[in-house]
Amino acid sequence: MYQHLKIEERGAVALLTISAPKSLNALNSTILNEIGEYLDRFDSRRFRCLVITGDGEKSFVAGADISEMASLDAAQGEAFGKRGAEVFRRLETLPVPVIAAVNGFALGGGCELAMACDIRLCSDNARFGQPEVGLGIIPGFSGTVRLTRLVGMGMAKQLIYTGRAVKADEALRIGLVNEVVPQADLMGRAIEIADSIAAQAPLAVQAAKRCINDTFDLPADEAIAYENRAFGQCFSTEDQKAGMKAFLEKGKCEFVGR
Ligand code: CO8
Repeated sequence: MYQHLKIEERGAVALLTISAPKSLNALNSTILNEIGEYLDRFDSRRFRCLVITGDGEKSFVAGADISEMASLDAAQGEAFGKRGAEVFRRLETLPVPVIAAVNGFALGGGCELAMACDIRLCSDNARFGQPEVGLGIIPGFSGTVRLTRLVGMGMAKQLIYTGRAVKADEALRIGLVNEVVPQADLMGRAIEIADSIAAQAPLAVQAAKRCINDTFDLPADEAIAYENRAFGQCFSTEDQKAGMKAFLEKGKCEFVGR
């Protein structure tokens, strides 16, 4: 169905592999559109977590497709950037958590894709960076926004102004990834985390994601009020009743997502 996406379903976990091996999975318009279509159709009732990775052992995504961008004028460049930013925002606001399993290069648009995910894991051969200024452009899929939020303004400025790529251990140290694992274990670990998310009450996980995303920029009082409302709404779910009952009875709860 898709030219450059491979889709797998493992119980309540969906696995999306971006596959354009000849260009190290660089994102062209076709791939961006396919990711957008996939997210539009994503069934957040059926799947409780999405894992994204890149095909092969060398690259997650080596950036936006430079051969497609080379001849763009200003309006076309803006439109291409807007398209990527929209797709990544859709990913960031997907109701269920998204895990990036970064299996190699995550450069430019690849780093930006990983940063739009909720959780980043990487293999020990991973390289992250925003090399755009070396091509005469800036990060255009929201990298200036998300890198700054993830690693702080000082480090984001240094990485973006120099275009320097960081290895897995440095990415871990600066907070760009949550965990580094040997490449052979990467997908296993990503699925393990995804399964542990999928075992929780799904509406509660989704509410937590909305709270964290939506309150990030709010003043503390508004953010706390937002969380308070979301917390209250949890008590109207079957899963809250069943989860607390199971705890009190020392049993285990299979959450149904209602
Ligand atoms: N776009 C297109 N093709 C690519 C890209 C890319 N981003 N990255 C790699 N490729 C291609 C290479 O051209 C090569 O093709 P071919 O075999 O036909 O020559 C093939 O993939 C394999 O690559 P290499 O031979 O270069 O492999 P190496 O192992 O020697 O090097 C690197 C791997 C270091 C990843 C190297 O390929 C590289 O530096 N790639 C470019 C990385 C980069 O600069 N990425 C950022 C791109 S800009 C961007 O993402 C901006 C996002 C916002 C856009 C906003 C739009 C306006």
